Order: sequence, then C-alpha cells, then structure tokens
Amino acid sequence: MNDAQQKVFAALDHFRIELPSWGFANTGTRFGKFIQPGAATTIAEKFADAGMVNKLTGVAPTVALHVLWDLPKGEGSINPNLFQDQAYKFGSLCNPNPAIRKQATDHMIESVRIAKALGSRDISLWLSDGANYPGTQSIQRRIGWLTEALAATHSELAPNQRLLVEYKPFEPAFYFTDLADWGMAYTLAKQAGPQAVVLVDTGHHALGTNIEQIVAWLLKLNALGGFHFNDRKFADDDLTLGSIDPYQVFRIFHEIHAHTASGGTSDIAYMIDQSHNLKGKMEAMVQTVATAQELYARAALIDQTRLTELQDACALVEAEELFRNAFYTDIRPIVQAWRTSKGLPADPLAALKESGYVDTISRQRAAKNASSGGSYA
Ligand code: LRH
Ligand code: MN
Repeated sequence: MNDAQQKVFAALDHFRIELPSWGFANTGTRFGKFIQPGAATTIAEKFADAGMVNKLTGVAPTVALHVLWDLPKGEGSINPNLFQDQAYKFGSLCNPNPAIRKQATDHMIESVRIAKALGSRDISLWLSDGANYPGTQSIQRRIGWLTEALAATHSELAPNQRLLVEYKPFEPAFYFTDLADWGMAYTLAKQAGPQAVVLVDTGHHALGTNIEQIVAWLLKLNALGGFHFNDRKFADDDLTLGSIDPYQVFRIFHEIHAHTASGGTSDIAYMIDQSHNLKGKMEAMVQTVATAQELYARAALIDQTRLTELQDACALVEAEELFRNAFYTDIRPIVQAWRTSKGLPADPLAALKESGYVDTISRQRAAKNASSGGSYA
C-alpha cells in the first residue's frame, strides 16, 4: 500500500458519523414542505432507514434523536426540544417567567434521564431563545437565567455523559439569540461544568465567518464536543454536506488532523444535521456519509510535518500548494478499495439504488404520508 492508501485507510478506519432521525422525515421551510411517499414517520421507520444507511456505508452506527419528535412519551445523542411548546414564545431557559424557566429546565433534566435510560452519552442542546426587537428583553438577565439552567442540567449528568452546547446567531429569533456564537457557548459550557463542551453546527455562522479558526480555538481549549454537518449558501439552509463548499469541510478536517499530528487529543462527535426538503432522503443521507468520508480522508493526506516546516518558514506558495493538492487529489478509488476491504459496497449510492429499498418504503408508507398535508403551518 502506498503512502496515500495508508493514510486514507487509517483515516477511514476510525471515522464514524451520526445520522439525524429527522433527516428521514418530511421536513420543509416556513413556506411549506413537499411530501415524499417513502419518508419515515415512526421511530421504527427512522431506525430502519438509518440501519440501511449503516449497512451500505458501515460508518453510521448511531442515530441522533429529538425528544419530542422521536420519543413522544420518553440511542445516539439526545436532543431536548425547547422550541415547539407555545409556552416558549418569549424563551425557554431564558424566559422572564420563572415557571416557564422551570418547565424548560425540567425538560432538560428529563432529557438527561432519557439519555441515561437509552445509554446515550451526549445531550445535545440547541436553544431557539432570543428576541426580535431591541429593548424588548434583557440580554443580561437572560444570561443569568441560562447560566442557572445549564448548571442544574450539568449536575444531572452521569460521569460518562456530556452536554453539547450548540450556538446559532439567528432564526427563529432575528434581533439576538441567547446562545449566538462560540464564545458564548464556550463560556456557558465552562461555567456549567467540566462535562459541558461546544457543538459547532456549520450552518450557524454569519457569512464570512472563518469556521475552521473557531474549530482550531475549541481544539486548543479542549472544548470541541462535536459537529452538526450541513452546507449553506446564505443562512442556516441545512443543505447536504459539501454540496456548496466542500473546501470548507476540508479545511475543518485539516484543523482536526493537524491538532492530532501535533500531539493534541480530541473527543469529537461527528453528526449530520440536515433537512432533506427536495432530495430523496435516503439518497441524501448516503451521499452525505460518503462525502464526509471522502473529505475527512482527503484532509488526512496532508503531510503535516512538511506543511509545518513550510508554514513556519513562511513558504506561502509551497505550503498552499501542498494543502490544495490534497484537496484536489481524487481519492475516491482508494475510498472504494477501503469499502471493498471491509465487505461494503464500493459505491453505496449505487448499492442503494440496486437494493430497491427506496421503492419498497415508498410503497409501504405512501398512504400514511399522503394524509400528512404539505403546509408547514
Ligand atoms: C437548529 C438545529 C438544531 C436542531 C435542529 C433540527 O437550527 O441546527 O441542531 O435541533 O436544527
Ligand atoms: Mn444543528
């Protein structure tokens, strides 16, 4: 095996990515949703679809669950839902009404208990809390209430569990969100306790933000808990990974490989968080897993020792060429060889088509999905 094959095989041997249960369900935008006959509605169907993606790719053994969406009555990471209940109009953990803050904190604690019951390690918190107009809410008092709630949640964690704190600068709130950027998430996580870390959703940054620099900081601070991977052209578009800017994901993976090469340690949950509104949901999920593998392996091609020499010698063009060449190296034949070596289909998307799985679930689920209308509201 040559150097490139060794690096790609070594990278793929440990790369695993978690699937979002909601990626198999009918989702849309505020302007509506287009029903797919094969979409999953029950937890059993979501697990079946995720199981098929793992059978085809071999690297997606866990499913992230959304408490209210998947466990109406009660695993991968567990995602509390603090954005659907009417009570949360003015916020959940940050709501000025102490009774509503208690309701939300109780849901967080319940989510930790569900995770314990399911043997899930990570509780992945995203807050829709914020405000739409200046002067209408106290940013400062809400910081205090959020700090209290995260401390209460942290104290519920089992020794092996983690609280992943996800930030987002806007939507559904459009003036400020209470957990808007990595600095706020990091500060709140550190104040909550040692088992709280930061989750980077690649769609949750103002345009132009250097996301890999944030990743580099969180690695240095030993606070990078995981990713929600997706892609976007404008906002939190939740498009499929690498569909708009594959170089972005490559640059992120490079920071992780560079950190490891310099002796750094990390404990990163790679997860997908996408909304498959138009693409077939199974196809989009298999495509995403394959793309993540390829970009992770391509970044692993970089000779970190040589790059370090060139960077520190300020040999700008040589360093950039070494960096870019890895990105432009077509490693798909090596990735296919790795899959074959594991008894997996060389081309999982083609294997999905040959399996007829999508036709089967579309037949089985068409009637049920037809009755669930297309309007979002
Ligand atoms: C919010 C978010 C969050 C999930 C939701 C499905 O935009 O990224 O991670 O709970 O999408
Ligand atoms: Mn997310």
